[in-house]
Amino acid sequence: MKDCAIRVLLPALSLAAAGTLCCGGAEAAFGIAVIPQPTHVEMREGAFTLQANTTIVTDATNDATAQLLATWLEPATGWRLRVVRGDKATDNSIHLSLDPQAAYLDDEGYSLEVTRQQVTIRAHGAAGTFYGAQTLRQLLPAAIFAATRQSGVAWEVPAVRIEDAPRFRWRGMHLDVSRHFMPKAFVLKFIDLLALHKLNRFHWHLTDDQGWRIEIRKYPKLTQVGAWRKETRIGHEGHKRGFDGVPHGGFYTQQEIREVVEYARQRFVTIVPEIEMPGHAQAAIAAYPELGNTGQRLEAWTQFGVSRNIFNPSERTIRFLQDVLAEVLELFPGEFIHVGGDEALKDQWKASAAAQARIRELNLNDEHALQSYFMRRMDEFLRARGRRLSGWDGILEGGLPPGATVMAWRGAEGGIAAARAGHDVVMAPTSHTYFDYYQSEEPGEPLAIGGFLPLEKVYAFEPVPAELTPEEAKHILGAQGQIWTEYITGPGHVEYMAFPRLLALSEVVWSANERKDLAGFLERVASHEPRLRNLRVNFKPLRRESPQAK
Ligand code: TNX
Repeated sequence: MKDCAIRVLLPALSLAAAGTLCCGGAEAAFGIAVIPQPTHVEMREGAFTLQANTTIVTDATNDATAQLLATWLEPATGWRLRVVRGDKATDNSIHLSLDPQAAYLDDEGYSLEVTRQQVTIRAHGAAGTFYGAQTLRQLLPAAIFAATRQSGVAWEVPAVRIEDAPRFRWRGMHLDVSRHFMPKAFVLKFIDLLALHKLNRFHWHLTDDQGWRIEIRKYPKLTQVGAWRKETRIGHEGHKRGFDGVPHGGFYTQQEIREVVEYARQRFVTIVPEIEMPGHAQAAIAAYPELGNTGQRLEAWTQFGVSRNIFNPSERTIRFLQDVLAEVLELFPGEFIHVGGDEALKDQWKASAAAQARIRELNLNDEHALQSYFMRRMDEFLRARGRRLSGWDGILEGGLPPGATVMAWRGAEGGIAAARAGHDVVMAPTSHTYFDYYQSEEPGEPLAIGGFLPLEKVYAFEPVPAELTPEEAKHILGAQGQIWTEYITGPGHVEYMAFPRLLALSEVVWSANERKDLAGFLERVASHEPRLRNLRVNFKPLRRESPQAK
């Protein structure tokens, strides 16, 4: 273990420049293992002990976080701590407050000071206080994460001073609920887990060839028909066992979606809903055949891969999709709306007289330009309503709509091209962020789509491509992990693919680059495992004795 002297806290303004002040090993020695790793940690003598009569003192802005903190601490301690309004830290209290002087912490940073007498969390914005409270949970014994009362635990928090702020403002996780539907209760748990690790975007992949998962009032067949498929493929294409013969499906009502959005909002997670177009559209075309190119009756797809059935580019289809987006906008207040744009095979547009006529009528060069036109129409629609279009890097082909933010999944190139063209970018490359890939080469891993992405590789990810100038690099908003669920059949399996890789991602997007230290990270993960176990998360342990994929 590395030795690390305790240093004097630098003046606040130099926080960003301060970089690494204490090493992971020394913190672990003091019993501190916070993930993601805070920017600055200074250990002190002694500890604060949480008791039944500890109060949470808060101002009005942080009241919701104070209540959440009380809710988090209750099951394991058996104490419902009293939340009181006030602007002074008293003895035996946890004090949450906004500090107008703390602009250097940005909107999401915080300072956390633990003494024998009290815990003080200060931030410039409400998100910061929330993250301070999340850190506080991780400073308590791991038993705090248990769902039932734990007796005989001393609820001690080591005395410490932490100053912390995120590296990136887009810290995301994506989840595909189309290939396999995930129940609302799990989506809420997933959001809790994102927030615990200071991730702030949940990219909810709601539609694809295999199922449409969001109720749209104007077009009820999207879920009546499009949410269900009669069976699904077992194993990879060509697998001898063929299909399972079991119906699959499910969807979220608008009421359920509102609940999820509100739940996420309280945890400072913004949901980015995705409605795929013009490709990955077979389930929608199954519901409304007039949206397709061939007139053929389709069913929600029972296979995986890239379906040839894409939306036709007619005015009617564009209006249909704008109607869908109008309802999406009512449900999701976040700025970014994702419209897919990946893997839109153009065979059907090439073969369709109507699509070809449309290309001529619009005076376009080819099918790529037609897709670009299609996306431009969505971009205009969203911008007129104060939102921003986001799409996979396929939207680069044929020209990017002016307001688009690009999710670069095929590699850094799409991100580099988009950033150079002045567009914002979220990095989501298969090479480092596809958590549907295998995480180990050990026997017994559950069937995955393919690929290999071990924990260490996620940890080594650098979201800002070296090719970019500092000016261009400002367009890299951050990064996110992807969980595509072709072969991930339910919540326990999602958790297994996400953990521990999500922990590495959280450090990539939150922690200061200078503090990167794989050995220290792995130590923290080992300390984090009991927390995950108490949270009933089905993670892959660093050492192989316990849980396996469910
Ligand atoms: C590519 S990433 C896809 C998805 C698949 C995924 C499997 C992207 C934009 N499209 O449709 O589920 O690979 O890894």
